[in-house]
Amino acid sequence: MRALLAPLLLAWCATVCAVTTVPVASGFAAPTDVVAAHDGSGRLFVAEQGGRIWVVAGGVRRATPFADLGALTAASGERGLLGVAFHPDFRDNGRLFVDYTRRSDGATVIAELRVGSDASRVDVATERVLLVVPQPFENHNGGALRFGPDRLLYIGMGDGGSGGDPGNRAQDTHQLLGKILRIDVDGGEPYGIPAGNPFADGRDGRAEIFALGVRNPWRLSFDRATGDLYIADVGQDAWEEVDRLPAGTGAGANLGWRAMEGLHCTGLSSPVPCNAPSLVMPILEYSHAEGCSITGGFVYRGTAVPALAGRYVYADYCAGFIRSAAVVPGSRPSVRTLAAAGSKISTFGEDESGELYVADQGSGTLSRLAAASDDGVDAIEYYDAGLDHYVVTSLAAEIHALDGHAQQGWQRTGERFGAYADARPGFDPVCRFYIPPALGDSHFLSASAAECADVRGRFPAFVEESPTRLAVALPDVASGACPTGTTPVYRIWNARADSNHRYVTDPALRDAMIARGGIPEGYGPAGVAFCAPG
Ligand SMILES: [Ca+2]
Repeated sequence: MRALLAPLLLAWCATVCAVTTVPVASGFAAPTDVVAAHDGSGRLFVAEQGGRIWVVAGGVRRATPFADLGALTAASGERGLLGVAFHPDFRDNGRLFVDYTRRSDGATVIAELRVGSDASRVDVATERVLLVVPQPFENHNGGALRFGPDRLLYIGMGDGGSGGDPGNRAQDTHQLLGKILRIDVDGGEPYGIPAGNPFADGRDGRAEIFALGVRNPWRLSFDRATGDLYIADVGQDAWEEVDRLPAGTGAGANLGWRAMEGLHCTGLSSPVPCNAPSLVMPILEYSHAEGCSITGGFVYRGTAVPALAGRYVYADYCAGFIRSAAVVPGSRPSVRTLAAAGSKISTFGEDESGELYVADQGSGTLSRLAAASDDGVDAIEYYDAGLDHYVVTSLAAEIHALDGHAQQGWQRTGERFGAYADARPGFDPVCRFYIPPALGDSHFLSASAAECADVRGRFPAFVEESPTRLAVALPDVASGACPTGTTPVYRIWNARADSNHRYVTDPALRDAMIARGGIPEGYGPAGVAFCAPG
């Protein structure tokens, strides 16, 4: 049976994973960062390892660089201009921040630059150095710079290099290497220490430290809907990992290196032992059988690629794959390899509207992630304990809002089913009704045109939300069987005054709900409501 199922699952992935890339601009020499200024200009800024920052506007790369730090920067191997971050109020104050390797001694410099009267370029003479971190070896310089939703600047610092963190620096709270740092660029001279930093008073560690135990965090990002911090930490010989620190948490978090690489013990000595309960474990990892160096990306919060809604997108520099992962606490992460790939993907960027870009060091190209015409989507189930209600949605904007807790306290349940984003041969469009609170405050999905017409006729108070951009297959009317390659989805009504429906693929969950008084609503002997691709 397993042998029969495998090709079907692959067939679904070939459709749901068919995200593609569209080249935007080319000719970049070793791009290291792609950032937006969030000033309403729509510009993207592409940093190069050698020290230049280019502007891409309206899909066109400007002829002259926005900034050129080449005279300041050592650029070889893992050294160079590695990170750029615009102040949250850049439009008003013209301030931006850079992370680069200093030409004179290889130290990491965090510096501020300012745009003058000419908004199209930055004079490097405006440089104000905030922080200098000496580097004992040339590799593992980290380099990610991002402002959090708390308007504080987060800095990814590598462990200082060599191999195996010979100085045990990542676990040494009195060193800045092997840490995620957090400073307040508006609160002091040259910067302030946020009161919430774990060693803010400097007694038990350096005040700039936010989290510790990282090896070479190559890109960190904040989920713009939830505020969660994602850190991709490049592994040594065996495991690449992604860590997540939920919004408002993470101060003092110990991410484990060098006691651990991913979920595995390194055998190296450490003040904190492997698998200590105090360590924060990665949310996902992959082995060097699959790649060799993770390039961290973003949780996708755009609308152009519905198949990626709410999924963390990342890549491997060596293998060239681009993957996405949905991580629900208590569930195994759902990881998909996208059809889009590159040669040496060095960084991702997010524009002002949440669309994602990927920079390929092999081709020097900046590309945008885009939906392929045959993309599938996930219909994702959420539950609100306060309302005791379930809702399922495949719409990117709704997924972002529910993930961001914009309304009530919705949480993902881990239940999902596949669907197509648009009508296609062999699949039927889904109608979705919203049942007003007085009548139950629920959503009702049907792929049956006859049932949709019946609901419209009998329940004029139901609000029809369309177009849903969702298509699934109908089971055979007589047998209730689903077409080959699709998964039965059961619709269960809770049979209560506060009417609610759930759409589940797990027969055991269906049976448990029926045992609690739920009413199955479907076709044929098995009560299948519709059939999801995959
Ligand atoms: Ca770790």
